Amino acid sequence: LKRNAEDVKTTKEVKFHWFPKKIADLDRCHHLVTKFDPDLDQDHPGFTDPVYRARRQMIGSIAFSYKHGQPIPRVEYTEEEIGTWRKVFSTLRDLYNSHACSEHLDAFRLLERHCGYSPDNIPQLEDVSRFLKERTGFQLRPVAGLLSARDFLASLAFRVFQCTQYIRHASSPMHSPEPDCVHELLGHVPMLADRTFAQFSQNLGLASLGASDEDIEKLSTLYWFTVEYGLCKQNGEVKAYGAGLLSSYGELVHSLSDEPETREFDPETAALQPYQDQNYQPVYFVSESFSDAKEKFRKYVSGIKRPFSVRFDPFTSNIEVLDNP
Ligand code: HBI
Ligand code: FE
Repeated sequence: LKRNAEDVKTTKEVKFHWFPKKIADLDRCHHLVTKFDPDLDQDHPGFTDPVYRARRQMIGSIAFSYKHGQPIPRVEYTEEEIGTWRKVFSTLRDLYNSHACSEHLDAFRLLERHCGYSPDNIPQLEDVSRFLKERTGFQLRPVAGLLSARDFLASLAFRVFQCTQYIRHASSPMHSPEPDCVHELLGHVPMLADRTFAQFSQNLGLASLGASDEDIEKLSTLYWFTVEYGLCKQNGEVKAYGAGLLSSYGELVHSLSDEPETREFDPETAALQPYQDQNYQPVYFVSESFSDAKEKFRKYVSGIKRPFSVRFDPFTSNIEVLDNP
């Protein structure tokens, strides 16, 4: 509450939330949500494991002291952690051929060749960040857990993806209540290597800057039904592109089965659709293509009211703020 009072700026008598204007301002966008934190969530598989919680704290401390521009410190993962990674990696890798969209499959092959993606190695964020930067200009920065939607979306405006570095608890290799490096590296990273998807993600971020709490909620929901749980058409078939699907064996199979309802992607509808963060989604949205999703989103955003407009300057990575006439 204190932060809001300080950060709300006034232009022409209109108040809006503080937001980052240059990429180093992301050092201030680190507000965590404790909903699924193993120290506080009794249902977290690591809640009763003090060794796990200490390890997660230690890896989280890298993120807390990280500043923009620094190389991301490497983590030497334990045999147990690599064992967890191996189980998920091997299971999902086989399923991707039939269930993942072509953009994900193409990038995954490159990541295997260039970034140490293999059953026996948890890729290092620094290596993955360099790879993405060459492909689409996206880069990673470490984050200690589930970030507030506002801070998370704001970083996307700068083509920065805030990425957890710890891994889920060994007792539950196929599921994690919170984002972990399995989810980020297998689900999000391959998609961020695609140009059109990267632009779509940045556009979601740009739309969020200085937005009202209500609009942040809608953009988060849109993010949920696209970036996390989106399906798309490819050569007459439906495939998965959402990171929540591509990092969860059970839900990936479920999403392409006859069970759930599927609807054509429409931002107006998706932004208001209630979602599930404890169970499989009852409904998924199917995009024609990423270009089509991007175009529909562009039209949707033009209907969001803000007292200013923003433009990303790719030369400086600064946000230019233009007062609307
Ligand atoms: N935080 N670390 C992290 N990773 C995510 O994928 C993430 C997040 N915070 C919010 C979020 N995703 C979304 O569900 C939207 O609310 C933006
Ligand atoms: Fe995610």
